Amino acid sequence: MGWQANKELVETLSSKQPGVNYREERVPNYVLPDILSCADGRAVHSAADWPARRQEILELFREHVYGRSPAAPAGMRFETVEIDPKAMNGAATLKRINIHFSEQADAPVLRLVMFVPNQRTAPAPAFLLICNRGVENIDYTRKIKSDFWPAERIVERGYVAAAFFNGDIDPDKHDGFVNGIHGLLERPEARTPSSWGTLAAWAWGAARVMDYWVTDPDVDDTRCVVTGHSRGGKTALWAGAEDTRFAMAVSNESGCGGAALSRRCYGETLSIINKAMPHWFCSRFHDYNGREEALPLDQHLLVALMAPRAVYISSADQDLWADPRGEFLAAQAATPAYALFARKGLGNDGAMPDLNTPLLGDGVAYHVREGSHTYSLYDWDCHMDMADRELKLKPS
Ligand code: GTR
Repeated sequence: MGWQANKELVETLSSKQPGVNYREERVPNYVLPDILSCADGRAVHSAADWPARRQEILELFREHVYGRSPAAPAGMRFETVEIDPKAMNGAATLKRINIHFSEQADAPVLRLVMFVPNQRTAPAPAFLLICNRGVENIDYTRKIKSDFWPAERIVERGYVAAAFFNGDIDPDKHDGFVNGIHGLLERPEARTPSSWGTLAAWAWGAARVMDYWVTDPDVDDTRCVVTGHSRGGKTALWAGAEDTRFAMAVSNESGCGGAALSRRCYGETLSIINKAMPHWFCSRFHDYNGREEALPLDQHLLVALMAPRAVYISSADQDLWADPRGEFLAAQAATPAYALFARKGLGNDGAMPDLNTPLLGDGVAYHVREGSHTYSLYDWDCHMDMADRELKLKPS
């Protein structure tokens, strides 16, 4: 039968937050937009038809959800700040790279931290964390260690452990888009309902890391994973959608506006998120508050934008706010896009997997683990298991 929300937890949350739906039986009936039907009614039959449909879906997300992002600025430059070949007791080489977008003194700078495994014979595959928690979680001195970014473990498993702090690109507050990268690259008065929000700005930052990685001989740029937790997970999915150089995207408990289906209106909804975080999405997304059925898309299409590349969606059983079932259903509903490439996607029988039982499918993976809203070592290990399979580190 698979995972089901704990009844007591449903009762507790429902009484604490009476305006929020945590009951499966109150999920409205809905119909998801068809992945394989183009706007003009034509059906997508093969992998050859996919690029046009994919572009259409991408444009829908730019127009209605995350907003349109600009290209990298012409003056972008990479500065090597530090290289320490004896980091982590000799297991890794620490590289600190600053990505500059302008020569203006107060312009934002993306401070990329990388630990490259020393034990390797070829360029290494990489995991990039978009860090939405305090910078101490990505401490390059390793005096502070946190499961949110278990850099030693990532290196041990043969991956470059890389991270940047989202606030380097755009502060996580509603400032009218005058600060951060928005302030540098556009005039606030030129903004439209589809101008990029803060999540899109952070995803844009991840793409700039890819711009750097294609120049770095230590990194195998065909095997790079973008990952994030919660708001960082929403961002990682959008980064993987916008930049197909990422071979895999990971969403950890991203919930509303990430992996969870909006039409389910379970846990956090569009009205709630757009009110609390008005800067995250483009302003047109706010038009759908309480009108989810009017959206020309839903989040399964975001997962589908990864096809045929790999994607991992993970949930936590205490985190009903992020709607674990809605996240699973989006992952599963992406299957037709994978089928175009003769991939099975999640490839299950339709039921959710049991608790703590990762479903590593063909291109798409999902798990719901016990515990609360955080990025845990368990999550990281599962994500790396999938990357091992998909990025061909080990024979399957
Ligand atoms: C909450 C928000 C969620 C999630 C979370 C987080 O305030 O409602 O969508 O993103 O923050 O990032 O931890």
